Amino acid sequence: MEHYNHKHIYIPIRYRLFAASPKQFDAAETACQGAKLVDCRGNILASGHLASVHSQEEQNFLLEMVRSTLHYTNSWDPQVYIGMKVGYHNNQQAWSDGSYVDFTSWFPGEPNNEPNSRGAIASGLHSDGKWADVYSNSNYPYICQLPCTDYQFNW
Ligand SMILES: [Ca+2]
Repeated sequence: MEHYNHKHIYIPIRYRLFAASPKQFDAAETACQGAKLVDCRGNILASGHLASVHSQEEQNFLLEMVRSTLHYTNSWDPQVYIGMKVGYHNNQQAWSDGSYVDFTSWFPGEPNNEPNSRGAIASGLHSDGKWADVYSNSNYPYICQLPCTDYQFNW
């Protein structure tokens, strides 16, 4: 289980790579949201999203997960969606889970596909595992961050 603290909000995260059926960005985000954390009455406490990345350690972890699972090339592929949404201009960047953009790992010259491109970990050797933006209707594997929970008892 991966943890990090962000803006004083404790956010537990775990990741899963989905590679069997590559999807367009929006469909991938919807699929990730299908993972729900519910309480014992069925109330939804949190849902999954495409992964947001907030540190070099998380970036390293995700890249290793991709490279240990998928064949990677000498160029850019495989490119794997994370939750990075580029707006009308390349410098307008947001995460699909609504968290702050406090870390990026773009390959030099990226993003360059405005407007409304989407970020992917370009896991090949040429791009060194850094991020490239791609057109959102491209079908790629994707990484979800799934809601998880942890009971901490003090009795
Ligand atoms: Ca690009």
